[in-house]
Amino acid sequence: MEEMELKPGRHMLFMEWYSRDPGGLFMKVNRWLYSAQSPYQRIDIFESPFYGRVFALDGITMTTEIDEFMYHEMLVHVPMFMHPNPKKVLVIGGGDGGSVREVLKHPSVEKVVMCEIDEMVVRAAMEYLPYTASKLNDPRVELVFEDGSKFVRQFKNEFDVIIIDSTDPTAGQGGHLFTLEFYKACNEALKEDGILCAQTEGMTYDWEWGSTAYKRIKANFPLVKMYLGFMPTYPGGLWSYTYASKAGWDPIKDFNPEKVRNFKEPLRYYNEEIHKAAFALPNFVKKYIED
Ligand code: AAT
Repeated sequence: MEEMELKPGRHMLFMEWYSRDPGGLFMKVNRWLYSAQSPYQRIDIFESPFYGRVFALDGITMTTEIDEFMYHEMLVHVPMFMHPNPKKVLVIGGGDGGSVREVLKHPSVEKVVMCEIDEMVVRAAMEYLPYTASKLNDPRVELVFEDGSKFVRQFKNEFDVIIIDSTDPTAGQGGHLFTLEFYKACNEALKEDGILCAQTEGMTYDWEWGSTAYKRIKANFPLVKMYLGFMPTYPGGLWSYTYASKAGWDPIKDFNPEKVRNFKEPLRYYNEEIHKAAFALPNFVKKYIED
C-alpha cells in the first residue's frame, strides 16, 4: 500500500530539557526512525522537518543533520591543521561517525581508531545517519567498542592526534572522559609532538563542566587553549573546545594558514579566519577558566 504523505511536524514534538532547568529545546517531529535501550543509554533517531535527522541519547541532542558540520569541523580541523603530518588518529566517543568523516578529509591520515563505548550507537548511525556515518566503513578506520578511558591506557607514544568527542560528564558513561587520569593517559598515548582536542561543553549553562575539563587538561599539557564555535542545537549555542599540544605548539603563532588555503576538501564552517578568531574568548569565558 502506498504511504500517505505525512503533514510535516503535525502533532509530534521532541523536547530536550536542559540540565540546569532553564528550559530547553524543542523540535517538530515528522516520524520516529529508531528507538532502543542499549546497556549504556537510550538511543533515538527521528526525522524533523527543519533539522533533518536528529540523533539523541537519553533525550539529549547529539547530532542534527543541519548543524553537525559546525561541531565536527570545529572539533576536528583545528587540531588536524595544527599537526604538520597527522598519520594516526584516535577518536574517543563520536559514535555517529561525524568526527571520523572530518579526520579522513586530511590526506596524510593512514589510520583512524574510533573507540566508542556503545556499539548500538554506531550500528544505528550507519543505518539511519548515512551522511554522518559515511566514512565508518573506510578501510583506514578501525572500530573499537570499549570505554575510551580504559582503551587509551594501553598506548604509549602512539597517536599524532587524539580527538575526544564525548557525551556530557553527567550523561551515560561520559564522565570517564573528563577525569584528570584520563587526560594524563591521553597525553601518554600521544607522540612527543601529539595534539589533543576535546569538546568541552557549552559556556552558557553548565559552564563548570567545561572549565573543569579545561583545567584538568591544562594540568597535563604544556600548552592548552580553549576556543569557541557556534552550535545551534547544543545548550546555549556557544560551544567550547580545548586544544592541547604536547610540544607546546601555539594554535595562533604556530598556525600555517597556507595548509588551510591549499586544502582540497570543501568545508562549510572552518577556514583560516575562523581558526584564528575562535581562540578569542569573551571576558566572561576567560573568567570561568582563569586559575
Ligand atoms: N559526534 C556526536 C556527538 C556526541 S556523541 C558522544 C559519544 O560518546 C556517544 O556516542 C557515547 O556513546 C560516547 N561515549 C560516552 N562515554 C564514552 C566512553 N566512556 N567511552 C567511549 N565512548 C563514550 C557528543 C555530543 C555532545 C553533547 C552536548 N550536549
